[in-house]
Order: sequence, then C-alpha cells, then structure tokens
Amino acid sequence: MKSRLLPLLFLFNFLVTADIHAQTISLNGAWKVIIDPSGIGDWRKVWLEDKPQKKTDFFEYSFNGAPELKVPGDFNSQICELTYFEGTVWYNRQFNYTIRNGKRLFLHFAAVNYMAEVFLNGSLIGSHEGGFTPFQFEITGKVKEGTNAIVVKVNNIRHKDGLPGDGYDWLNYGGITRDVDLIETAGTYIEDYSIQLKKGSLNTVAGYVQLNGMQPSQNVKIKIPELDLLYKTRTDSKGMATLEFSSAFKLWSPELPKLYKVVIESETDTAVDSIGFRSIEVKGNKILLNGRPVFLKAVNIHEENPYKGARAWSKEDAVLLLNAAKELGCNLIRLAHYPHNENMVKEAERMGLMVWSELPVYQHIQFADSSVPAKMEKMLEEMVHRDKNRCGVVIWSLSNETYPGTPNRNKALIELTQKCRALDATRLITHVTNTQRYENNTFDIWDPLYKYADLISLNEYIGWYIPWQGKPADTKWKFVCPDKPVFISEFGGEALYGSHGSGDEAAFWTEEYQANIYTAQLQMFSTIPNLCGVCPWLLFDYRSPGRMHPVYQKGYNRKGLLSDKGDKKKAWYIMNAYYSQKHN
Ligand code: GCB
Repeated sequence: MKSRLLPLLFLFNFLVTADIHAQTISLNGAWKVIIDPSGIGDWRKVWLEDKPQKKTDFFEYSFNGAPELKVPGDFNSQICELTYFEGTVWYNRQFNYTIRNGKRLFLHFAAVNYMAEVFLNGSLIGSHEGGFTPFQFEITGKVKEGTNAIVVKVNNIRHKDGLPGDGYDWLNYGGITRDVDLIETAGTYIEDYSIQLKKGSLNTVAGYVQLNGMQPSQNVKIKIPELDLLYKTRTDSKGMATLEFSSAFKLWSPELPKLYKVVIESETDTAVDSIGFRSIEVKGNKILLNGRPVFLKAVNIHEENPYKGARAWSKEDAVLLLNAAKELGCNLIRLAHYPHNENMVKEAERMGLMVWSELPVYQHIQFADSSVPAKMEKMLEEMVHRDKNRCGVVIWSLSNETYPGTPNRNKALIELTQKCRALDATRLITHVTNTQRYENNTFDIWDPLYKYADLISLNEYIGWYIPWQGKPADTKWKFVCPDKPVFISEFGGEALYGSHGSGDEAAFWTEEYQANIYTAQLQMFSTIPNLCGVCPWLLFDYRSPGRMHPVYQKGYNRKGLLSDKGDKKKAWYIMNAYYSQKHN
C-alpha cells in the first residue's frame, strides 16, 4: 500500500477533499467489463462471479477474458460500439489487502454516472444515484485478508425523475468517470472540517472540525505555519469542535491566488489542506470580492476534453480547459451544468479563476415527483460538502432553465435555496432562468425565484434562437428585483470554424454570423442596469447527439468560441478584446 497525499474522508456518506495523511490504494487502472445492453446481468447475478465447479457446470457470463476499460473514464469514448450507449456496464477488479488492527477502510468513488451498485466479494455494500458527486462505503469488517473482488453495476439510462432528467444538450457519458480509491484511516479520524472566512470578514475564520470514531473527545490543533498560527480546541462527546480565529491573511484573488498550507491535527489523525481566504458578498447591486466590486468575466465550460471527445477528469484535462479560459481573459468559470471533477476546481483555484458550481437541475425536472426534492437536497449536500473549503468556489447555482409552469417548481427550488443557505451562508446563490419576456426591444425579468437569490442570472440567445427586435444599444429592461446584480449566464450562437460568408444568414454556421451576434450582444450589455458579469456559451465546441445538421454540426454543439480542435473563431477575438478592456 502506498502513502499519498489525497482527497478524502467524511461523514457517513460524505467526504472532505483534503490532502490528508491517510493510506490509500488507488483502484484506477484497467477494469474488466461486461456490457449488458439487455439488462440480464441482474438475473444472472453477475456480481457473484460464479465459476464452474462440476464438469456439467457452465455460466453464461465471465469477467475472465472480458474486455477492459480504463478507470477513470467514460465508456462511450473507449469502445466504438458504446459511443451512444445508455444502459448497464458491469465493472470488475480485484485488490489485495492486509488487515491491520484498529484501522478502518473505505471504498471511495469520486463519481459514477449515473446509478452505481457496488458489490464486495459477492455482497451488495451500497448504491448511489447521481453522476457528478462523490460517495463512499465503509468496508471495515467486510474486507478479507488477501484477495478481494469488487463488482460495480453502472447504469447511465436517463430517468424522468433523475437529475438531470431525460433531456439535455450534452453527451451522456456513462461509466466510472472519476477516481476510485481505497482509503485506510485511523480508528477515530478527521471526518470533516470547514475552514473559511466568516461572511463579510477579511480576517476571521469560522468553522468546525468533526471526528468520527470511538474516541470522539480529543485535543485538536489548527496550524498555519506560514502565519505562525496555532489554534487549539477540543472536540465534544460527539466529535465536534467549532473554530473561530483571526489572522492577517493575504487574501485570495484572481490577481493573487494565495493558498496556505493548513494542518488539522487531532490526537489520532492529521489532515493537511491548501486553503485560501477571501470574502464574496453582494452589497446593493454590486458583487464584492474582498470588499471591492468585481466584474465577472466568465465563460461556460462542459466537462469534456475537446481533443479526446471524452469526459474530462484528470489534472491535464483541467489545465487544458482552464488555460483556454485564462487566455480569453476570464476571472470566473461557470462549470455547466453539474459539479465538475475536483481537479477542475482545485486547478482553477490555483490559477486564480473563481468557480461557479452548478447542480444538474436542468430544464425538464419533475419537481412534483415525490422523490425529486430529496434527490436535489442530497446532491446539494454532496456538492457543498466536497468543495466547502475551496475559496475559489464563489457561487452555488441551484438550477438552469427550469419552467415555472412545471408543478411544484417554485416551491421546490425556493426550499432548495433555503437549504443551501443553511448549509453554506458564505457563498452566493443563484438560479439560472430563461423565463424573461422579450417584446418591443424590452426585456421583462419576472421570475419569482429571484427574490430568493443573491444575483439574477439570465440565459438569452438574442441573435440566434430569437431575432433582435430593435437596436441592441436601445434595449430596455424591467426587473422584478431591480436592486440585485445581473449576470448574463449564457448568450451566443453557432459557427463552424472555417465556414465563412454572409454575416446575416444563420443557416450557414459562418464565423461572421456568430461574430455579429457577439458584437450586438456587447452593445446590448451596456444597456443592462446592475450588470455584474457576462458568460458566453461556451469555450469549446462539444459533443451533443441532438445537434444533427450533417454539414455544420455532426453531433457537435458549435457555439464554442473555440472549435473542438482549439481553433479560435472570430467571436473569440471580440470577447477577448471586451474582457481585456473591461475593468471592475
Ligand atoms: C441553453 C442551455 C445549454 C444549451 C444551450 C444551447 O440555454 O442552458 O445547456 O446547450 O442553451 O446551445 O442551446
């Protein structure tokens, strides 16, 4: 077993993403798979891995001799026949383990899309729904000395009552898409901690440490060596200690993305994390970062490596996407439309990019289905829990383009907003809508959700899906909450890189037509009261099977400022120039 600084641990189902001193075995690598398009594997009980005992025995499945898939990785991009596959794939691998007295063991998945059922040595140890958040199971007492076998049933079929539901504009990459680790901890370990600045403060941290195990009451130290900071406290009989301490932090910002080494030490365990300190708040109609107004120069990004046409997961994938956002001139990335992998969030924070993290509460969600509000809440907890110590994350977006006419929509999303605020009062909360009316060159922004959000986030595709109704520079605005900051969370149009011609006909996907949309949008932006930022849709062209034009799309959404090969379209330069002259 190798020792590694690693992302880890949690509360029952949760995990803290700290670099902690724990023992891990990475289970990344080649896993055997059985592809099960008819779903018969349940009936055959594939997880039992039966082998013939008598001469007359045979079983109509086997992982021996089965093909292999790389983990992490989506299955769609690894086997040609699986390109558009939505169904079950059974994954299998073995690991060796030496049981050590007093230690606990967890099997941790950073994400599996969409449903996962996990079996250890033939027995079900747990299941998880949701493709973009981590989960783990404790396997202390279940793991055997020597060889152990894991089988994971992964199913990416869309569900009407899923999150997202059954319709969305990206490729439904299925599989064990993020890291898998075995994590060995002390008997009583640091399960969770929160260390961030108090809302509105520039020098005071408020948080907690939570221990889990048979020795809940322990002395705990928080150390920040660079600041000579040592804070001592003691956990109570439930393993909980609240924290509050002050220091003269160098604040994290896009210009100076300062992170400190923070050590959390109990008597039985130690966690080490890189943590930054910053404040983010709304005052009047402005967003303030560290007490000063900031204009959000943003871009939308899907979790796809454009060059590989595959789900992004690694640090290298993250750096590729983030370098392009930096080059565009951004200070914020909107991670659409689901929580992206931790590499993306950590690298963004390291590079000085603020992060917008979003729940996959996307368009056609069945809010009235009795299971849906509970699923939203669980996913919210998983998202906030994973990234609560990442100062780079400044906005929780709880939904995108849901419809007020859907039964229970307003009630469910208002309650979700209240839950989010109770979980994390330090970050901004928003909902993205496209419910506005646009008539006589006037926008009417009326959605009831905005009363509960910190900022108004609007998707509008004027110039692409909806024609202009007057001069962009003469656009008028009416707002249900006229005093809140306004963020244009999506705008743009499609262009195939290298397609040139008329700038006034949409049907040829020309770069000129897309460039004209951008020029007009920038003129319109100057008419928006309280504008606090803009966010083109999107950085790279990406795979979306619903985009069926045989010449211009070929299964790609072409609204990228960059092609899927990284070529800069004309609109890129327009946006780049806007960001380079735009100040707070
Ligand atoms: C939207 C959605 C985004 C789509 C985009 C488009 O409004 O939020 O997910 O991909 O429009 O390209 O139509």
